[in-house]
Amino acid sequence: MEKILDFEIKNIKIYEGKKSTWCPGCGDFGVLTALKQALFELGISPFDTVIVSGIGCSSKLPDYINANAFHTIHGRLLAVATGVKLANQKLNVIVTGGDGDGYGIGGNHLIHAARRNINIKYIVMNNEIYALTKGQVSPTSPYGFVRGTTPYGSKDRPIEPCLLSLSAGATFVARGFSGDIKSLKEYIKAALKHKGFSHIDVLSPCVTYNEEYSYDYFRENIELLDGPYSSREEAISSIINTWKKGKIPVGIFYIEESNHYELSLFGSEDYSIVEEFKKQRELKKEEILELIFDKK
Ligand SMILES: Cc1ncc(C[n+]2csc(CCOP(=O)(O)OP(=O)(O)O)c2C)c(N)n1
Ligand code: SF4
Repeated sequence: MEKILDFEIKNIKIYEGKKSTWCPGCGDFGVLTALKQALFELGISPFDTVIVSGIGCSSKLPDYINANAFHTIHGRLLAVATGVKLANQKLNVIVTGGDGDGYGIGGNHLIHAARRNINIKYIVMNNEIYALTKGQVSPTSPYGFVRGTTPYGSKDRPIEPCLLSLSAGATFVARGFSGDIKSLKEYIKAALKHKGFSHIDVLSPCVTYNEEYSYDYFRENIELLDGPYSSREEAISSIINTWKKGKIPVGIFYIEESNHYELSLFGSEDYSIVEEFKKQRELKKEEILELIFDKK
């Protein structure tokens, strides 16, 4: 068993999942490739990895990669991932979803996962719309965006997800672009190595329902920031200044080394509720055997 595992880990194909049903050209392919490469380059076993997702095109990602998976309900992916991580700290917990899922229905969960600093990695494929339900506006769609449900233009002002997680207390915050897999892979690797809540917002074009936010649009408008900044305030003001110039900030904005939630809770990085249950079950088994033995 050991030998097969060692051999397989040397081949990126070990992460190969089911055939995707995404539209050809979907930005989410770039995220999937970057994630597989990051896991492979860090030698992280798919057997120790759990990928949790919500609902949406982007949330289908765990089907397309070989690892343990939990495809949960819309917007509740961070809550489920928190439970998985607290049950077994040894697992490498990655969370993947969309902007509607994570910033709309699940927006409140982002704030609390960030301030808790739970050691999970959250990758949001941000296409600035709800794609699975055919292109309604999402919390990141721009003001005035015209769609079937907003024929006179959206009257909602968009949120800036990285500013949100930064101000909530996230200890790793970055934004990538799915058209630049090389950089995105590096951001994911840095997040996987970071011990704490890591949020990566990824500009991931939907080629079917959002022609305005195309690969070319992002290539022309993104600006790589000189991060990670040494303070949360500096990261926040650099992001704001970049938006003010009419550019979309990308890069690793902020990394802060501080105790993650599980360490504060259990006092150790090794404590596992699952292992504890197993031990207690063994003890119970012993007691039952003793009881049976005494009765004999
Ligand atoms: C509680 C609930 N409300 C609404 C829906 C319908 N629904 C399914 S996916 C989705 C939005 C998906 O958008 P996003 O998270 O941005 O992912 P994308 O499809 O764009 O990748 C919605 C509203 C649902 N499944 N469950
Ligand atoms: S509808 Fe958009 S987000 Fe969904 S698979 Fe197609 S291109 Fe990707």
